[in-house]
Amino acid sequence: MKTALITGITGQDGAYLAELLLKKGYFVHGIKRRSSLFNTDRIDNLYQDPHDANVKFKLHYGDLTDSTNLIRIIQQVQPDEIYNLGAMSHVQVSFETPEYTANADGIGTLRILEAVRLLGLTQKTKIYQASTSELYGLVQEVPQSERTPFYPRSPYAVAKMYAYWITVNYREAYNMYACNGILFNHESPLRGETFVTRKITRGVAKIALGMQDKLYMGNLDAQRDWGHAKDYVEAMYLILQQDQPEDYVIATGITTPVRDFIRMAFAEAGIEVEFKGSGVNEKGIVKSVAAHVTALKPGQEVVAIDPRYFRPTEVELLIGDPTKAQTKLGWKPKYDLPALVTEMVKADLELFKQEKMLKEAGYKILNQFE
Ligand code: NDP
Ligand code: GDR
Repeated sequence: MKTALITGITGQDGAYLAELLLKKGYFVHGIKRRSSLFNTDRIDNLYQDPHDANVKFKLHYGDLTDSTNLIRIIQQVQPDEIYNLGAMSHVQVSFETPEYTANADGIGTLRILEAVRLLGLTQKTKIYQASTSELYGLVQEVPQSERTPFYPRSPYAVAKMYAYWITVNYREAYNMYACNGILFNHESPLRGETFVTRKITRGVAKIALGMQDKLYMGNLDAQRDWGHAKDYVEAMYLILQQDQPEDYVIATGITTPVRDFIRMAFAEAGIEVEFKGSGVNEKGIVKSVAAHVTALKPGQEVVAIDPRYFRPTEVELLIGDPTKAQTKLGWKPKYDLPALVTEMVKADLELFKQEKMLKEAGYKILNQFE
């Protein structure tokens, strides 16, 4: 039985990857942070009673900013594969917490690599590093491939650039099986609530149910190559199953403006929206509604711009070239963007229908800041 260790197991990708590896017969260990509230919602379905003799899923408390803790866990677990998914992953928040982001996302990767080296596991343990299309930043060329130069545009991307190169360096210096997956944006119903797709699908669901009036957004012109997280964790697994350790771009090859994602998400809920104005004055107005949407009327403004969501430096256009992954890994996504939008909007409509029922029955729902 193979053993995997996943950092960031409580995140979107960690949850899908853990499920995938358990299905493949792995023993899965995960590192979770101590938190004052439960933070295992996304993996509660995978929980196994530690008293069970056949347990194959185990969580360890830890943090990427704590070397001794990482060394101890890796020594205990002796993993065949480490998937380093843990990170402060929000680009805009990285402008507020740049030093912490560098520590967790940049030096955290070094800590993992160095722990494997110190423990004499360089020939046993394969390492996957969660690199990102944010490395491309300011557009140099499109589509972006493994050969496109980097120009990071946020503290997050700069930290991830260090992580990218230290992974390459340990591979070359110590002959380790360490690889970067340069993943373009990938989403799902498990996506964090403040990333743009999930913010939109949650907002659309609440607006359609009459629980919220409007969605306040930032830069609607940004274009992203969006895929489904389920497809992307398959690629992570494949990257560690090759004869040679290499870096791969994982993307769909199709890019879409944020504005169009908003239109698609509203349409999924039966609401046709058109955009008027430009820049900070741009608004999304309801053009028509399907018969089942009782909460809205044509002419109603459902999208407005709030400049606080603009970033000091923006990544305007991402479009990936997944040719290498297709040819060498045989990787092909199963989801396209319409299927992703449908799944996300349906899931959020369901979630907020339940929340609405609870509210109407007199239960208190906690506020959520976005
Ligand atoms: P999430 O934000 O959903 O999950 C991040 C995970 O990292 C969470 O489990 C979080 O724990 C954990 N974490 C945060 N800080 C630390 C720390 N200091 N020590 C240990 N764990 C920590 O991200 P995703 O699942 O979307 O992304 C997974 C990885 O892939 C990240 O590294 C991200 O930067 C990268 N990436 C993501 C892409 C995407 O589109 N989703 C694209 C390209 C790269 P907690 O739950 O306690 O907060
Ligand atoms: P990104 O994802 O920065 O690409 O990083 P995010 O969904 O946050 O933003 C995508 C684009 O949408 C624009 N935008 C808004 N973004 C947010 N969050 N909220 C808004 O209100 C809003 N309005 C417009 C942004 O300006 C941006 O251009 C994600 C993360 O998962 C990273 O960890 C990962 O490395 C990259 O994807 C690939």
